[in-house]
Amino acid sequence: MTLRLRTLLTATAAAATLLAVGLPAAQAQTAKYKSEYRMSLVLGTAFPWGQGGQLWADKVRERTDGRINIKLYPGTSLVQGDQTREFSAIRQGVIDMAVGSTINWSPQVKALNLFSLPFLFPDYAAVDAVVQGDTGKEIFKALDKAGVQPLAWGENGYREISNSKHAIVQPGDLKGLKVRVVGSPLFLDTFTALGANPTQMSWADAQPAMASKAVDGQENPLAVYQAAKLQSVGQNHITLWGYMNDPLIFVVNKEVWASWTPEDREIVRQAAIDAGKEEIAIARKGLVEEGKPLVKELQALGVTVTDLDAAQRKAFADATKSVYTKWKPQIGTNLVEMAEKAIAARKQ
Ligand code: X2X
Repeated sequence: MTLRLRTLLTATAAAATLLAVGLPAAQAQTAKYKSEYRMSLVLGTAFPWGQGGQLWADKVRERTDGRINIKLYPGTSLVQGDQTREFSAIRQGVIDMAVGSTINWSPQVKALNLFSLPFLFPDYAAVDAVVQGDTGKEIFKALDKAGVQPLAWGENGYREISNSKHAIVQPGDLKGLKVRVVGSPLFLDTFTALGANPTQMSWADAQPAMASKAVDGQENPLAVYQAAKLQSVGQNHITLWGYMNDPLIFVVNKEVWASWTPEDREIVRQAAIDAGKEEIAIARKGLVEEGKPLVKELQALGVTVTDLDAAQRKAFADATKSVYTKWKPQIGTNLVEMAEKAIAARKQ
């Protein structure tokens, strides 16, 4: 190689280096960014859940000046509505990000069954003490280990039972009722312990099953009942038993997460935290105000709402104690005790 050529090559390489260094980091990285990221959700924007996803997507788009564009895929459509397969699809990259329920992911992440332990959470302060405290951090570690990047908490809500037959006041009232539950083994145990006849099916299949009376009942938060208009499929009796609270978790696929600049990761994380806070307020609307206005709205539709007192609620807790005891070691005795302690120490 002639000296001239070598000098020229060196100069060219130096110029190229300069160019790369001189480029704003974000611009240099966007080459690796996808034009669109796919967010999976079970429930769409008619529900608090979907609104939480929309809030997250909007904040990310604004705060990254459009570098990260997210499209919502409600109805778990990226896994053909099979919500218990959602977690594996996020891990594998079929789904880029999600706002998902602990119930749907509990078959893959044992720790998430914590929230399905019957009658663990006496009130919202108990939920907050667990998810926003050290227990929540432990659960995020479990999610990280299971292969996704967890970012923030949201809430589907306290799951209340409804049915088309009669008011449920005591455990015996559930006897023989065919109740649709999500595909999680703990739910089968709980409803079997109560003498009901639980049937697993996806949310997509649940609504036609209620309409055709293939099932008698279901359990979901009142905000879901209202937005899905379950009174119109014959679910005329609701019992407020607050047997479990179903948090939502904002997560991102790990490869996608690693492909973003540290600045953009921080933006996405903060946007998830902000959206999660707003979503939790939306999910609790009408239930935390004096007189529970949402309950009044449902009653005005002709729905019977039975609000259990402490003694009546205890009868259901007693009837499902064996499920709690059986699942505690499966979930992890340490984790469950951490949650129990946080609940006992909560500020009310
Ligand atoms: O399927 C349900 O009941 C729902 C919508 O609440 C969940 O995805 C857990």
